[in-house]
Amino acid sequence: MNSQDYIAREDKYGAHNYHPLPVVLERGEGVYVWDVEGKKYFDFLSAYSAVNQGHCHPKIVGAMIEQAKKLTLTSRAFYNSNLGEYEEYITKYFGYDKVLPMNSGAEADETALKLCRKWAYKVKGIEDNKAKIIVCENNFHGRTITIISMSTDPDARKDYGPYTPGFEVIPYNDLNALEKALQDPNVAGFLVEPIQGEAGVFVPDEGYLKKSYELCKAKNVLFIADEVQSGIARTGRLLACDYEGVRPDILILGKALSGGTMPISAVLADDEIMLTIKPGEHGSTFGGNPIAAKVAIASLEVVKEEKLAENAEKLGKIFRQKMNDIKSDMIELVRGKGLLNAIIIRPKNGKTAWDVCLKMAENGLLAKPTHNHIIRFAPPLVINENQIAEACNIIKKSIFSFE
Ligand code: IF1
Repeated sequence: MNSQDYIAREDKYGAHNYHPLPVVLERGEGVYVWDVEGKKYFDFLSAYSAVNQGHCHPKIVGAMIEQAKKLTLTSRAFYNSNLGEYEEYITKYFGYDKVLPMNSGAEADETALKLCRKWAYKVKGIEDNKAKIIVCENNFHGRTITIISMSTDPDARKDYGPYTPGFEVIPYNDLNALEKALQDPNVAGFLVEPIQGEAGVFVPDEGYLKKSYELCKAKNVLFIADEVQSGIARTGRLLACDYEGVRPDILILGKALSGGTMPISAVLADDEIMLTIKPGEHGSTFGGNPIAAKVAIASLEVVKEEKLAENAEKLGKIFRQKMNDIKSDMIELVRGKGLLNAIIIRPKNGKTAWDVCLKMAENGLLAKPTHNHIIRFAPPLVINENQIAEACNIIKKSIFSFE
């Protein structure tokens, strides 16, 4: 079977809810992936930042295999001997009283929303069913009905109504709008991405997070950070919020919590918030399973042992510098933080970001366009300086091919 055969089979038997680049991958190691024809590529998507530790990291895969041979799942009907170890590890790692383990990022976001509402009724004293949560335009928090109810992206939303009420959407990076929305005493929380990923790696103004946090505190409103994509060293700090010294009241993590080996997500908060949910009021069959516990510990250890945040900060600067040095009118803007970056492409002779991505794939580098004119660049954080230089040459050569 060649790539075309694999693609045709997916097309025939799989739902058409994605439009992938025509590349069929079968193997990965570190910053590289190989397709079924044996062609090698730099992976500059990292499964949307899930593979921060690099593909098939031996320590993470090792932890997974070892545990898989011993015990895989107990459900939370019983205790298991790994969960407590993980809970202690991750809460100390991020500095919170408690963790609530889930699987996908969307589930963790849902968990945070439920926690926020519980806290609103049990602690803040908002009247039943009146709690409101503020979210931002162009947010991306996942695909559930409630999450797409807060979305402003027509593709994510349309024909999925009726929508969950209880949200107010304000512009991102707009402190005045936040201050105004916070006037309503029924506001319980403000859910925000420290950098908007799906919006095309939109970095807010310096001070936005800090000031938002302070505005929330003044109104006894929970500051909830979705660090599913921006967290775990991606932006050059352990958390993107760390740049402004902000400690979210509720912290949402996913993706790289497993180094891209399995769905592991988590919600962290202190007791006043976390203990509002009582036994039977929320949960998940797979959340906190023995494999996930071991895999998440290994994944977080790798981040510290291999200094991935420091590497992301250093190589991110070099990457943006090299991109800005490319003299082409197809490059409208380069933006990002750490190794979460994007280039805004100005179409040329009818050639768009999609064509640039096809050309880069041909030249041995994988990245994905978003919103037609933006390309996201997010390699595994284990990438080194030589590899960054080589990858930048591929990007440059690909863009120049349209001159
Ligand atoms: C898809 C984007 C990235 C996320 C944040 C929660 C979730 C995500 C900040 C949900 C997921 C994804 C999912 C993926 C595309 C992708 C994405 F382009 F849509 F924005 F990464 F850049 N919070 N992001 O970014 O996590 O439930 O998927 O585990 O195809 O939906 P999930």
